[in-house]
Amino acid sequence: GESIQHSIAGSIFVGKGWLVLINQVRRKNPLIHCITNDVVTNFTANGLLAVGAAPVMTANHEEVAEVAKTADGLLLNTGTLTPYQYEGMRLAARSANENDTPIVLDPVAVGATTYRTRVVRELLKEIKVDVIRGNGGEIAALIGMHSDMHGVEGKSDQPPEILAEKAANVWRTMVCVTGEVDAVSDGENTYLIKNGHSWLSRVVGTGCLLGAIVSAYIAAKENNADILRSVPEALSHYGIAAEDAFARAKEDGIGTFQQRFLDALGFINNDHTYERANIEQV
Ligand code: ATP
Ligand code: TZP
Ligand code: MG
Ligand code: MG
Repeated sequence: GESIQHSIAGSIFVGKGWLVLINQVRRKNPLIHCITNDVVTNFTANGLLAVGAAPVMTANHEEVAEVAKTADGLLLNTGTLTPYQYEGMRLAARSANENDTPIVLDPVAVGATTYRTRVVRELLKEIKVDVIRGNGGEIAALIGMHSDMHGVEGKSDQPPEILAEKAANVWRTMVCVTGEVDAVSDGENTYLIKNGHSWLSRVVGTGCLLGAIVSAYIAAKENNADILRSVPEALSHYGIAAEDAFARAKEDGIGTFQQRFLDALGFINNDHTYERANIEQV
């Protein structure tokens, strides 16, 4: 588009007109229905509040369809998946699909157990998800490639942009692979995001919260064409918040980092991130 500048290397970097979605998130205060794991619920709810979204957590079969219908986004996270919760996800997702509520799926620990790998594939066949967000191991496992899972942590020997593009084509949805470098692809357009800090992987739930925040950014977009930009913008902002948090917490440690990170998510705005966003089209 007209807002994109070309670099000498041939890659395309973001230009003016990007990184404004945080303002829309704060203006819209999108309601994000999260069916997520027991480890990260509180952190996820606080992180959503920090960026200006509104969290609601429930997997209750009696009410999930109603909540997913009125929500602006639905997050499905399989971190501590039970058969009851899985059924709740199906009911919520069906309602979300019927009511045009966008869905983000975080397939936590897919590839680590047979049950999770099976049910997540079943879910993806039954419902339409807008974005899948996972680490390299999880996304590799989702497309039947070799993955190296260590509980909920996962690696792949493939670069993230290859995994994201392949998975986007296999599952016909946007895919976001995170790690030291993040990649986002819709199968045709692929972006690399190089913001963030390694301490993010030393605090539990930072992947899970990212999925929720991606959902908030998608919900804040003004039209469908923006969705391909919403995800790199969310990732870049998230990474810049981590860089800020590290600068303030490095003398103290990861407990302080976790708090500073929540603080930084609340402070980010498009003015101070514009110069530092490292998003590149490949
Ligand atoms: P895992 O359980 O394997 O740690 P995850 O689901 O927690 O995976 P991550 O891949 O850790 O998800 O991604 C969470 C956030 O941390 C993303 O914003 C990602 O960019 C960032 N991140 C992870 N590792 C690094 C790193 N080494 N350097 C910079 N940012 C990182
Ligand atoms: N066990 C089940 S879910 C979970 C753990 C440790 C949290 C995973 O969080 P993240 O964001 O993938 O690091
Ligand atoms: Mg992690
Ligand atoms: Mg994870």
